[in-house]
Amino acid sequence: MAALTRQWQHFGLTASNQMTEHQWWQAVSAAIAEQLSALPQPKAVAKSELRHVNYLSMEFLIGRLTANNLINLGWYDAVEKALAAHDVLLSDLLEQETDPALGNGGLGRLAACFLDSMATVEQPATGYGLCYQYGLFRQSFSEGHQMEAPDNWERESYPWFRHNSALNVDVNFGGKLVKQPDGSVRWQPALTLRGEAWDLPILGYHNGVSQPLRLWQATHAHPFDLTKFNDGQFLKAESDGIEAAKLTKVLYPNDNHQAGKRLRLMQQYFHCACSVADILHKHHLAGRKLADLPKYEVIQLNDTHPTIAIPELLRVLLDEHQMSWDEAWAITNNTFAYTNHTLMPEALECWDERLVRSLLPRHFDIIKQINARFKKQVQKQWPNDEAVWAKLAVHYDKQVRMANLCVVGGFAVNGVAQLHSDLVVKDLFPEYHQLWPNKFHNVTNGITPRRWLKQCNPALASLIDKTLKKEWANDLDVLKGLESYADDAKFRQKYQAIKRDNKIALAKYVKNVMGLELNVDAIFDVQIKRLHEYKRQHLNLLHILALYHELRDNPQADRVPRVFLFGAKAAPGYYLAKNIIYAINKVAEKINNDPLMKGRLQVAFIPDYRVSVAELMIPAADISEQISTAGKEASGTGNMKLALNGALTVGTLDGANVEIAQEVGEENIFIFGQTVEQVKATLAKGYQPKAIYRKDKQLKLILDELAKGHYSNGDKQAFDQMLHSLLDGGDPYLVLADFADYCRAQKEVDVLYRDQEQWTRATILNTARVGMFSSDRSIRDYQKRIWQAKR
Ligand code: DL6
Repeated sequence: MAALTRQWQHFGLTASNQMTEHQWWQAVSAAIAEQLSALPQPKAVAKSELRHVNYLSMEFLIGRLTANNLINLGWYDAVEKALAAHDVLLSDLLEQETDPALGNGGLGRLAACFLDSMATVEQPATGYGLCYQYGLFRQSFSEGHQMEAPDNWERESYPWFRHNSALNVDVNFGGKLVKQPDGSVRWQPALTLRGEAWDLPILGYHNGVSQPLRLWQATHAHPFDLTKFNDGQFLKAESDGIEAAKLTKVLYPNDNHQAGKRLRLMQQYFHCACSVADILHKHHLAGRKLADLPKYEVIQLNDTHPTIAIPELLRVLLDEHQMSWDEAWAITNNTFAYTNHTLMPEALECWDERLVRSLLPRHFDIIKQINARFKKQVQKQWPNDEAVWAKLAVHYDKQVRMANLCVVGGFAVNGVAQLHSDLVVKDLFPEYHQLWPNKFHNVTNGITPRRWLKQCNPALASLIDKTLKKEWANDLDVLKGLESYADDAKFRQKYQAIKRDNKIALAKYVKNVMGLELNVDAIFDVQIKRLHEYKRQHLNLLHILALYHELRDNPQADRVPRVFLFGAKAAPGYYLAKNIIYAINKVAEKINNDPLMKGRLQVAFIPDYRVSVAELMIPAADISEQISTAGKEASGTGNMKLALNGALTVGTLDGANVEIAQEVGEENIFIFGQTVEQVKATLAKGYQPKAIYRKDKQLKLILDELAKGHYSNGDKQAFDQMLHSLLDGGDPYLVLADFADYCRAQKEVDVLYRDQEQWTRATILNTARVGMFSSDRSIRDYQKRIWQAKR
């Protein structure tokens, strides 16, 4: 309470009842944050024998922290009660927090789940990222088109931050290399920026552990030039500081795609230089020898975005600690591990050598040395085989290839689901696997049960508590105990009632933000993920149109009412993805306004999909759409969240869907579509989407109507990009090839849904059987296979 009093005094108020709801949220969060420093650290973490994990990621999609922290501390109920005494509702106050949207999608959210799990399983860890002033853009729709606005999440007043100026790091850019008399080179940089460390606390579940997520913010070493100011150049006096601040101004909004921009490489290096300096600083403070770095520290690279950390560590060891190449290389090679999150060629980062050389001349020099030394190794294994070298080189054809640098520069590489890890070895890195078979691993992704069940679905969490009378939130396999309740009619009824309440809550939100009244007795069919061609939201759209046709032509058709719900942002420069959003919105407009469809079919594209919206949509879903082209989705994590909350998956055998199907049983999931092998064979044969279009009358009608302006007030060009991609563009993601089987699977959904007892049984079995998708399990797999493995 004293801490809370300090907060309203800080706002210049004299009593708590003068605070606005927003100030209440800030005051409560800041008061709790203040208590954290007093928490005793458990011995297990403080004196751990485990290597410390430094998780480097350009994205941490943490979502709102206040509720999460209260739950993990076990303080939620007490704080709720204390606030009630002031007539303040904790749930209302939690709505005041703007989502810190410091990530694009799956990769950033995974990083957040992993931090939560590392604190929970007491794996000593620090998360390292950037403190963006603007997170992922805010999305709205204007006449069906996506509009983007900046996401100012007010980091300056975010109550969970702690700043420590003793951790400042200086980072150099540009300039040139100067030859020294002894033949070595010295980097003479052109620009120095300062990194400030802003820490967020990551709390373990009920174990008193708090570990930092350290986010670097750029400023200038001298943000204000007094000489210029005194000379009367008032605006120029501040210009260096303003230039520096640009660096961490905004998150690049690309998911599974590299833009190749200079500022992005600067962000990447700034992130890596600050983090590497911090890791070495802590190592030094602990009185440890540099040569022992890999004994105590691991640097886990979340995709290739932080790859430049590899030459950065080498640079520091070589230039600042005068180590020999072999010594520095051994340390570096045994410290770094790399997670691959995509096979999409457009996301595999390559940087133009001119850009790397001009921004980071010393790093470019080091990369060339790595390349030259590695070439000798490749030559031994594949003498005079230029084709192999062309694939394996780190620097080739004036490009620096970050994924290759990661594989060569680190001791471990992993994919994020079994199928994906197999493809990493088979299709992406077969020769590397031949060279170093033991480097390659699988660690299937996971999700934190604290946020993705306990926090987002409190009614289901409480039913599970009462039923199992056992802690499950840090031991998700305990949910297996629910299997026997699937046959208990009373339990099924309770489970069903919770789902219905969650649908009502989501319907209320939709009414609020979109003015649309949803039919809560319909199947809630949900597709939430970034908008990407390979994720095939347009396949979903084609099925919606097939249903619409069926119901329009035969209003008596025996179909279960459905509400199709979408949540997705498209990268602002990804015009095809934006065209798909537009098409879904225009079709939604037509269907929702068709009186014949009333109570039978609805479509809602919920704007500004983000973590807090996911927390509403996931508990309300009956169907989880996981319909990517097989081989394209590395894992997916939304599939795990939805299954845990009792949605049945309609999915392809892609990413982690394969493992979900194995866990829940084939009778409790709807699998359709071509397998990876079939996709490859179809493409190899010379795929002809137009042949399918001509043959399938229904499909032809649907596509023709879209092209004739049926859904776009006569505008025949409205969906050109989408239609071109599906027909003349060759349908690269096999939407038409999978359409018929997708419709078949959707019919099976109807059949099962009509038998409510069997349906509910299947949904309970989904909740009961997905324990292995806890991110606690993923972290233990990382420990066993990579971080703590004997080498
Ligand atoms: O591993 C997390 C997440 C996977 O679940 C998704 O399947 C995958 O698409 C995503 N990958 C990326 C890659 N972006 N880049 N670079 O976001 O990772």
